[in-house]
Amino acid sequence: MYRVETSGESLQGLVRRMWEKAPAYRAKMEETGVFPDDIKDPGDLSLLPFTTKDDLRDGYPLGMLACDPKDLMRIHASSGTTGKPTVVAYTKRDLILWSQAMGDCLRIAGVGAEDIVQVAYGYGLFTGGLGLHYGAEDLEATVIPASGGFSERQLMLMEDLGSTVLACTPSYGLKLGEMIRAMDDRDRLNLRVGIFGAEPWSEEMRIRLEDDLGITALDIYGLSEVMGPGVGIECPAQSGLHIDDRLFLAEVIDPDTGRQLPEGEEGELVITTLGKEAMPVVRYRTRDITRVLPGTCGCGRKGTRIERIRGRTDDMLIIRGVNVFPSQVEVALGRVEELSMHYMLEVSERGGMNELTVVSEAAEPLSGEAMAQLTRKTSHQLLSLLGVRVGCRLERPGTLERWDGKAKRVRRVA
Ligand code: DLL
Repeated sequence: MYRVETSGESLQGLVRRMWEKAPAYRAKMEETGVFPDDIKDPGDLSLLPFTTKDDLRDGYPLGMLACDPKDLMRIHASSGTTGKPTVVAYTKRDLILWSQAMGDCLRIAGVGAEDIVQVAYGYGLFTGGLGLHYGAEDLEATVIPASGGFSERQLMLMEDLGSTVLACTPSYGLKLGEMIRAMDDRDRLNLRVGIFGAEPWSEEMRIRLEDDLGITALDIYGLSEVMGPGVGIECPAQSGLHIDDRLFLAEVIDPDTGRQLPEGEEGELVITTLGKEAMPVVRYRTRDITRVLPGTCGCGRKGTRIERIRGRTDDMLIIRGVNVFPSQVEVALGRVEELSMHYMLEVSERGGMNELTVVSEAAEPLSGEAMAQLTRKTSHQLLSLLGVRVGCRLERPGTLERWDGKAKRVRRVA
């Protein structure tokens, strides 16, 4: 297979290229009073202005290009909830680089040429399906491009074709896992690894997915603006996500002040891409909350490792002065065995303050009294984990919405 040199691009090289070829970023540099000659080594990264999602939106569709539009080979877009999506573009070299990076991620996850990879991320403008697809092809594994949804068919393919790796969102993994748990003979399946990402998930969800699917569940991270899936992945040691330092410079900053934070401190992840042609990004503010982990992973790899993403700065709820991430709710619910781990967060506003009601579901049918008892137990668990009292409502098994892609867990109610 045709391969490209993985980066080799230095920060100075990137900045010079942005200056010459990306007018939108050059304007930002000029505004900040930073010039290419000011950037002498990676330590000067913090002198450079950030790139934000708004910059990409303002330049819609392709205002942030650093190449001739004739050289583009593919366009993807990130799932904007409102208005226009954020469009991202790739040259031929970018597509190869991405496939290699994704292939390397899968190698780190212990996936190899002998594996049969069922890709149940959506194919289309979303980067999940095609990203995992070409990564698995880079490994020369066998790929089943199932895309998301059609769950009965997913299970049939899994069984008949002997899929060993399932790649999908953790929410969809939970739905498939539920169906698998209900099968009389789970041994007919050959699954051994799950590659779950595109949304935050918790250790508690990992335990559920591993039990239901009979696999090792690994976390994969990425975002369209930076490349797609393949920015970071867990190895089987399951202690943080490895980032390829040849391709991505990762920083963690204080989201309020923009100041770089030291290793170990939690803040917003900021990424600079090395070697990307069409849409390189310098100091892209991901809005994702994590920290750089100190020390070396059990697998021996020495590069940058980040903790699983706790959530997005814009998903954080403030409930009576206390910060609450949906992923913390998931942790609390995961500690109550009698729940299914499907959940919704209903947020209402009263007197200028947010009120939160957590809606979850019993795993098995229960009597009225048992439901009331389980609600009390769940409320207690939520209070002790969130540090603030929130409403709690439990539904009967199978009532809450299941997701084939990214879950939308927060609902504003009147
Ligand atoms: O979600 C790319 C992807 C596809 C990653 C498949 C992993 C697997 P976007 O649609 O642009 O791209 O959404 C990016 O999703 O900024 C995070 O907020 C969130 N996200 C992605 N991976 C994880 C993860 C894809 N492992 C946004 N944990 C990011 C938590 C994640 N959040």
